[in-house]
Amino acid sequence: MARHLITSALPYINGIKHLGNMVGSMLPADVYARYLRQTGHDVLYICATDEHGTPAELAAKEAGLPVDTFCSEQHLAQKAIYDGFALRFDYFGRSSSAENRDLTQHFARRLQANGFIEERAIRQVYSLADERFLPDRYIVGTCPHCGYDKARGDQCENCTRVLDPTDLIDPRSAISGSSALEVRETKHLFLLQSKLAGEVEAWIDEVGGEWPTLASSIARKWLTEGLQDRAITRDLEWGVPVPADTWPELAADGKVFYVWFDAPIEYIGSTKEWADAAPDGETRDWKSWWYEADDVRYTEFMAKDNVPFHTVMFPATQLGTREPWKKVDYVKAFNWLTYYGGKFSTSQRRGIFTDAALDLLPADYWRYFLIANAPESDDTSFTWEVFSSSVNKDLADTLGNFVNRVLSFSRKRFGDDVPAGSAAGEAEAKLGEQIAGLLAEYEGHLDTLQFRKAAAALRALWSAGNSYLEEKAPWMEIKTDPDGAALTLRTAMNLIHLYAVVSEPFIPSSSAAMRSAFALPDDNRTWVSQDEAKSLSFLAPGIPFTVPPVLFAKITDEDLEAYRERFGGNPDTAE
Ligand code: B3M
Ligand code: ZN
Repeated sequence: MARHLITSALPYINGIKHLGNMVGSMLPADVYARYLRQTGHDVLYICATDEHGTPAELAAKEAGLPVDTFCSEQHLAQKAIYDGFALRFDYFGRSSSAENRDLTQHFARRLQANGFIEERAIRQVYSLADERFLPDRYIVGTCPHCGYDKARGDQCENCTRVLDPTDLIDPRSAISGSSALEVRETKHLFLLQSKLAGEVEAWIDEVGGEWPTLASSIARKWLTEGLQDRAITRDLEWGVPVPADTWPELAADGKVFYVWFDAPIEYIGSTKEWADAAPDGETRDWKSWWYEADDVRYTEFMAKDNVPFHTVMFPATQLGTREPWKKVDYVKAFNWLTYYGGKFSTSQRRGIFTDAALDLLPADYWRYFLIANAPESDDTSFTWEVFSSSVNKDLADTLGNFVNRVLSFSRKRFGDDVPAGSAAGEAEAKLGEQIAGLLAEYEGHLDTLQFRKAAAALRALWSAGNSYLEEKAPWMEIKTDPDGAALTLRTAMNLIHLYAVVSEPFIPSSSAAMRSAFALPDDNRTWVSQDEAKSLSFLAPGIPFTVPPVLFAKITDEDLEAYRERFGGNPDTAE
């Protein structure tokens, strides 16, 4: 059986992320990783903070901190939030690690040895006011392709095209706003992507057919437009230094690698950090996941603007080493989550940030809602109205209420143990068939990484329990056929246990609460087989249970009003 390597795009260190970042990378990756672990696969889920480059330097400057201090603090702050969202990384590293530095320098040396790096004198924008070169995000201006007026020097957020600072129209410094700029000559390393284009294309022909259209179309578009050679070094203080053994002059000049050169390498770097952090007595083999790793299936998660780097630039880097590095097998790309149709924005603090979200409501509410509404085939708009109705309907009414109703009623009438009652009859057989079918559907969607559809199947599983309960109506049944009512409740309790197990990838802490309602001595079931789903008899009569506190509180109209107020989400006033 294949081992599964999973990575999600590395969140930039420059500030707390918003819900849009999370739904397009870490959250679905976590759901998928949890599902695979639960179904018995060997999984390694790796992420890290992306700490280099102009965003980090600019944010540190704004915070008035040395950039390394800023990064250490922000790494911990982001990590704490991801823990709060129950993201279970196998390792959450830092691209500023020694491991990544060594690997990045290794990659560069190999590329050089194979003739894929060239030193070129280039013309770079220099700011007279700031007395420095202005790479990437240090410069803003109008995109020459789409006319967006806040395009950054490295990429236009609006049309996702990759840019060079000198492409911008009406450029100005992002530090001082000054447009007193001049172009000066300086030496940089270039990755000769044009030489690797054919190989990258052949590789995409081989593996890209299986990718979602969003990912493959962006990759193809890049290739048809022609792969340009790209500068992979920068004049910055903070970054992986160019190694002096290979480029003494550039090293002496203080050049560092471009953040998009070292960031994807950090997927490997973070795996090495994971290995280096192994507790005594445990060995972790980072290399077997990445080098000659033919038995590994590698899945990447990211938002659409990151696709070109992952499907073209990083594979080109890997191919150019002429070493057998593991390349991505499946690219799961996402569109944008918008806030009332507008862009979530870190810089403008528009929308809901992950720290504020956790302050407001437990992680499971967000996890469920975000995955159920993941922007898979299109951009999706977050509104408080849709959010609260989905929480109230799906989580509180359909799932939470079912659990509470069944357990409270059974305790009242039959005491603290799972009741016995009659043997399963026709209704139970029909229910079992239905549950098994829905479970298969759910698994199918998770296997193919279709998160919205998976959420719909999960919801259907929850609803099936409600329909069964309505149909059997044990609160009536008990008057004429107490054994029948006991059977109904025992069957419903089996559903609760099944829900606990299979809902775990979406709502891990509520699942744990459901599961711990039953005092099963060694409940080590990790998933539910088709046969178990059909027979719904996992919980034997006599097992003690407790009634957990209400699983999901409803969002009231007053709450809704308060959220709109606080986050500015009133559709009438939203721009
Ligand atoms: N940090 C961009 C982003 O957060 C970047 C991803 C790096 S993945 C190697 O959108
Ligand atoms: Zn543009």
